Amino acid sequence: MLTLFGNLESGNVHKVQLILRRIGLRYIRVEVSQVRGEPRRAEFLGINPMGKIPAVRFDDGDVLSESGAILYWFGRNTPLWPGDERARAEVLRWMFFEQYTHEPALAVLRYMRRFVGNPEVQASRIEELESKAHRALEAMHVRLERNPWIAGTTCTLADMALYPYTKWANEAAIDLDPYPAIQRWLLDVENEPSFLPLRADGAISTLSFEDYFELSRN
Ligand SMILES: N[C@@H](CCC(=O)N[C@@H](CS)C(=O)NCC(=O)O)C(=O)O
Repeated sequence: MLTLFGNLESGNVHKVQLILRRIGLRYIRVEVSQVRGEPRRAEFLGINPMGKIPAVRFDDGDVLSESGAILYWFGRNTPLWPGDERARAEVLRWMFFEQYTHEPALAVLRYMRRFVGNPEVQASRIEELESKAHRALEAMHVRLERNPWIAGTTCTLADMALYPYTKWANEAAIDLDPYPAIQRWLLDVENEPSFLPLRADGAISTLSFEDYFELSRN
């Protein structure tokens, strides 16, 4: 059975859960916690030498990481990956935007605010991230004022890529009130078939890091 490595506090992991749920593929999940430093532990580096979650392991031992690549792999035969080449380029455009512009601002800001003790000592870094987050949200807002979905007329993999850390803007202390088009779009994504809310576990069973890697708890 397919194995997903990652934890429920990760938006990147949530993207994978969204697509697996959408296509109805059953999987087990291994808890790999960023806060506990588990993505960098030797046992996990044996699975994904990049030291990042999410990663998925197929029955034959093949491993795929990077949320965008995983979205593509499982979504490529669905309407979430359009047939037209220009439409595909548009999906990729917003997926690259998510990885290079959106996630590095919103996800990092959320991580600092939620998981790093006394983040105010990094006030200048926080200010810079806030400004970048608002610029990314403004670009999405303008786009979504004119289009129902981020890549155009239909829901695509790009919407799944952008959903988690946009929805978690509140946990980054970013107010979405100035972006009504984004709020409308969040509801539209939530109304898609087989939608899975943030922090829900879509796996049929979940193993701890220790149990999966058969480590002693002592
Ligand atoms: N580009 C990667 C980013 C993955 C990523 O940054 N994952 C974080 C958790 S959300 C992680 O594993 N961090 C571990 C670390 O940096 O030590 C993707 O989209 O999958």
